[in-house]
Amino acid sequence: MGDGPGCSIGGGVEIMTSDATARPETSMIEPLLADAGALAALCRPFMLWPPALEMAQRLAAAEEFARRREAPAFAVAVLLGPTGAGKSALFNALIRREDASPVSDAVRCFTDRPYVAAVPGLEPLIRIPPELNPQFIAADLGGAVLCDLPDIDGAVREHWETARRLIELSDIVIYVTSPDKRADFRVHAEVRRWAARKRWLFVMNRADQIPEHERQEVVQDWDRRLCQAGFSPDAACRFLVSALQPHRFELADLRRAVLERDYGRDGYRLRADGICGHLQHAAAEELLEPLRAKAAALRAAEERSREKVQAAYRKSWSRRRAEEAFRQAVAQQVWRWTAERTSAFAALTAWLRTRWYHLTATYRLFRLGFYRFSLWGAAAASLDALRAILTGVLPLQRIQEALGPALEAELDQVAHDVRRTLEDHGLPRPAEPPKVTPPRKPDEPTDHGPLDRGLDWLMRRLGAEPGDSQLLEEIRTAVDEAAEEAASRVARRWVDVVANALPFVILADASIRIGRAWVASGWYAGETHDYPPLGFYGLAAGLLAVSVLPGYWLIATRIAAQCKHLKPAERFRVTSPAVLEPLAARRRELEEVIRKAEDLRHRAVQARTLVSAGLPGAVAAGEDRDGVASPAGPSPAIAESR
Ligand SMILES: Nc1nc2c(ncn2[C@@H]2O[C@H](COP(=O)(O)OP(=O)(O)OP(=O)(O)O)[C@@H](O)[C@H]2O)c(=O)[nH]1
Ligand SMILES: [Mg+2]
Repeated sequence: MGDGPGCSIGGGVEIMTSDATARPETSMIEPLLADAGALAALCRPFMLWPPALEMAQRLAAAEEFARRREAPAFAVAVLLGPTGAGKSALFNALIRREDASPVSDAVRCFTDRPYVAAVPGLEPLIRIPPELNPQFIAADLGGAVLCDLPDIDGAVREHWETARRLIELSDIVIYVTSPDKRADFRVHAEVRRWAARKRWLFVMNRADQIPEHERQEVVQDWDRRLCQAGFSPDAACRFLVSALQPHRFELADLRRAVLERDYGRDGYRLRADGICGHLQHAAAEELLEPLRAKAAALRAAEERSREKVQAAYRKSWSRRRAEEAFRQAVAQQVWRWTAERTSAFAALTAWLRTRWYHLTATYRLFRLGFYRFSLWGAAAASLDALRAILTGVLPLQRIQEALGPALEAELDQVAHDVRRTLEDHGLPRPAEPPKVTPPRKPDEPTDHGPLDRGLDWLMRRLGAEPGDSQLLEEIRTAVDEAAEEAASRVARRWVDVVANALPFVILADASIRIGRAWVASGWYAGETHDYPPLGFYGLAAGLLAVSVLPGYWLIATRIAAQCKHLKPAERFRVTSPAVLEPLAARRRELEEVIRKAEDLRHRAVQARTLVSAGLPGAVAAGEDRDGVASPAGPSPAIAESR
């Protein structure tokens, strides 16, 4: 029997437990189950949608089914079919026990409880709910458990429920029908319902009642029905039998296929196959399709709201104040870029222009430190330092403020629309991220008084906690893009040359004169020292300072010209506005659900192909349920009736 350590039950069924985790199918299934758990958690916000709820329930059922994989290596096969097809008669014939499950010709929906044939020790392990009132029949079937079920198409609904609960527990479903019931709609609906999750054997009973010349046609017609349910029936999984004449037709083949097997060897693979089937079923196309439609609807709603946001911004950006603030911010940024893209004096003047407050603050602090301390000086230095710190933040804040309260009102309206869309779709709003407050030291007082509160307020006001950080980021991007473009036009090669020409000439002239005067003074030969007067140096420095002004003016005029016609309304694109975030977050989560479900199904199908080689029965082929595949060739028993 099993190839691992185990213990024996009743009539010799070996239980395998300890090596379960070492099996290759286990290592294949574990990650799938972990992903299924993650997918179920992702479904949570969408529980008001029937397809998502159904998916979560199916995933839970898969997990429940998987819990049984550690159970002993036995396989449960059930007989599913319409009333009167001869399930009970077939059950008796398969286990070779007359009247094990009573048969009736006069009463329909006759079987009203499960009849379970198995080795005696397996009873408690099969875990059939006692309220279903199962009747156990001791039969030497090795690791196989065979169940005769009540019908699933009769007038007694309790029979359907009992049958379903047993089918849920099963690994293999033997679909039993008879010639006159082969196209029964209800039975086919039930078969489709379980198609993906189980391994299937198809049995046409009462073969003795089909005239020999019609057998082939009857079976072909049945094959067509099975193809519509997603199967590709062939001689390995389809059997033509007669329960009343067990020695004719293919009853022996059926018994070999399902009962005379070594489930100690195949049990784990069979269970892994079932788990994959459950996962396939949980991520079925019939559930994903409506979810995709929902995702498309959310995307469309998001797009409509984005348009509204875009229009609101366009309107606000067209306001004079906003345009001015934008241009100023761009100009400031262009100066910075220009300092990097020009050289020597041109770069120096541009750099001084952008670092003005840094310099003045440094100068004032220097004075405070080395000369006389004054309150006024300290205040001025602090103000300059603050301005220097906030350079780059303030202009953006100013833009945000300039966009105005009208924008805020329109964005509020969009936020309201977003909330309504979420409500209409039965979606909860995403939880606000919790505000993280840094832990205080125990001895630290909670409030330092009005001065600290004032400073707090000032920092919040001046940008330490900007209102909509996402919007500020968008504004920053727009400013940076515009500045980059403008800077590349401003800092041309020739501008650099022209701006540097005059200062270089002055510098060269002054250097030559100073050099000459120093040489003439013969300082290195110990002669009389006759250096140029101090006034000369001052004049040279003054001239140099003045000579940079034309270059500065040239750059300043070019920057002003570039910024003058900037139209922020045209260039500003809101990519992910914060007001849309609740909707966008749900849409992303839903897309993640769909993507993960598709991936899970794909991997479950692959794993199933690997584990199912050599297992009894057939599985439903993928999603193409309604595609009518070509029927398999006729059963050997049709040609050769025994
Ligand atoms: N001729 C013929 N009759 C059969 C065959 N199998 C079953 N029968 C008869 O069909 C009738 C119904 O058989 P059951 O086994 O009770 O049918 P069932 O599918 O269990 O029906 P329910 O218990 O009502 O769901 C009985 O009279 C059987 O004798 C068969 O292979 N050939
Ligand atoms: Mg019956």
